[in-house]
Amino acid sequence: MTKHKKLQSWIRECAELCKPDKIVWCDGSEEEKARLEKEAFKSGELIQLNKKKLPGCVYHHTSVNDVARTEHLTYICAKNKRDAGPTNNWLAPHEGYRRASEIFKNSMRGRTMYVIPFSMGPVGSPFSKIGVELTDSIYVVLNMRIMARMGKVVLDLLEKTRGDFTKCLHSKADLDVNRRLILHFPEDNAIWSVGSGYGGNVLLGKKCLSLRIGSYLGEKEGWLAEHMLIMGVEDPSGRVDYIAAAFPSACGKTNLAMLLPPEGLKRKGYRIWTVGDDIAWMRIDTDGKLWAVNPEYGLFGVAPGTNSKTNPNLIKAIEKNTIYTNVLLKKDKTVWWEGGDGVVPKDGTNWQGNPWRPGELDENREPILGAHPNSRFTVPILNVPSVTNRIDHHHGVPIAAIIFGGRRAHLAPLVYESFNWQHGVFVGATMASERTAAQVGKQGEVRRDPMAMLPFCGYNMGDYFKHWLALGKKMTPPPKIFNVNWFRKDNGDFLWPGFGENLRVLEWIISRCKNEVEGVKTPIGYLPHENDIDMTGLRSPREHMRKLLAINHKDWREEAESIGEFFNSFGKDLPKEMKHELNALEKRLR
Ligand code: GTP
Ligand code: SPV
Ligand code: MN
Repeated sequence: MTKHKKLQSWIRECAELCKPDKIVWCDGSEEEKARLEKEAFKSGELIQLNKKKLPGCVYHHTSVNDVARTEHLTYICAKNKRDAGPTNNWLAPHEGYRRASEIFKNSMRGRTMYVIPFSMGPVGSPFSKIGVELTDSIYVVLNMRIMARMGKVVLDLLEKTRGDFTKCLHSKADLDVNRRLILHFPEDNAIWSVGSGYGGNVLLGKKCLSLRIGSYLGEKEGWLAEHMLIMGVEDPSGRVDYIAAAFPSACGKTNLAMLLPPEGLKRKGYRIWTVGDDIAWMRIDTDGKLWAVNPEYGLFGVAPGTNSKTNPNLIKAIEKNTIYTNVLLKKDKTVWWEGGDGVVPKDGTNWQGNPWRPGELDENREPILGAHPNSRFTVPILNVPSVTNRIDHHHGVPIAAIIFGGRRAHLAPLVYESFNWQHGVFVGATMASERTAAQVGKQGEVRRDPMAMLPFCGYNMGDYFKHWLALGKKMTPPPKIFNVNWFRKDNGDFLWPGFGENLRVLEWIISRCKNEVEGVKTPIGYLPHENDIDMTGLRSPREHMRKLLAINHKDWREEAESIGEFFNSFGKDLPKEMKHELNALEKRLR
């Protein structure tokens, strides 16, 4: 057990509710990993992959009804409904506890309750947060080992400092969607997740703590918890500019964070350093600048579309010590997914656990997929060849530019720069993107997703915008804010090649930060001159760039109208600056 009284009594309470057969404390050792894997191989929870081709790798299927985050079952349980805001589902705390308790009750009978002490951020850093997750899933323990610093070192620290921690309770229960709840109690520093075994719902350090609880704490303590990648762009002189970028789920964060400079730009000698691929914690340091750390220690990345052309660094990273979830399992115990490397396998076991052959159709005459569109791999960030050597440094990296971006077939140009911080906050607050497979719901539908935080902001989003505005006033100067769209289409095809080629756009962004290049002033912000994006080596028709940078005033006026409707949902909680920016945009478009 533990000397930490609060931890001790909380675990006792949870055990009384869930009634596990036994309680096991996770120390994070290799011996422990081997023991848990062995047990999971025996029960079938995990399958060991080909030891020669994929050393240290394992395979897991989640339930067929449990393959993405369930936003409609995710709640912020603040005392006042107003504090959850118009974009979150809300339950009163007592009602949340009551409903979830019914499902948690006796849910661990016949199972083991694992205790996982973990640290989001380097262990012992003043900017890190400690959590303890209780779970009845070995899959969760093995994932948390990769995604966060965990085990004995964290428990020792917690006992020594007698510090506070986020109470994270998870049980698979019966994996029934009708008995699934993902609840956050910001005022109690607690998370209760029940009835799911899928990543974002159950790896509680990730979206639940680092973003929903994190954003709530950030507002109280004066910092930002954001759904952002962090990357460094090093030029041949050795200067590294760091960028933080917020794109909604499955819109390209992991890929951008570890891009390989494309052939045509190689002569310029850039190197990319990966700091984080999903979450950034940012605060103002004594120099008045914004500094960011990645609180995670691993990646939980999207498999489909990942191949040696689109993302060679990631392909290298996932060759070893990786957990594969819901991809196609091949006969030779290797894996495959749509848009992956190599020829399409002749057969295998698909994400649903069924025998699979390419070309088979379902009852709607749609092709049956080998891998689920939201199939993923969990991999240590230290496996990524481009990982920064600042990963364990608690100060993190100074941010020169913030980028927002979404998946929009129309409207949004390849890149534009906001006029100033306040306008940049408006650009982030009014982001929209097509829904992807990372969340349950209608795919492709365009929805507003402010700062890519719609599903992750743990408090009233009106207050969140105010917090962004207030922090901007404290920085000297604040980073410049940009918007990008890699996904603009013409006749159904992407106009922009994306992936490594995105460096061409980052190059323009960095030049703007250094005041090295002029922008073209438009009603929505500064755009590049057509020739200011280096297209060397890219055989893309000139008219594509024109289409990528086109601003259709009529469409933008409609966009402004739709932004107005979105803003109305905030009522008096919307900061007046946002309304002011909308009016100014409308005026510029007239
Ligand atoms: P989460 O982990 O859900 O937060 O996603 P993410 O934002 O990290 O997205 P990720 O980089 O995993 O990319 C998601 C999907 O978009 C993958 O199928 C990628 O292949 C694809 N993708 C990424 N970058 C680009 C790009 O620049 N252009 C195009 N066309 N597709 C891209
Ligand atoms: C996302 O959906 O934004 C992810 C995957 O990064 S999950 O951890 O499931 O949230
Ligand atoms: Mn994400």
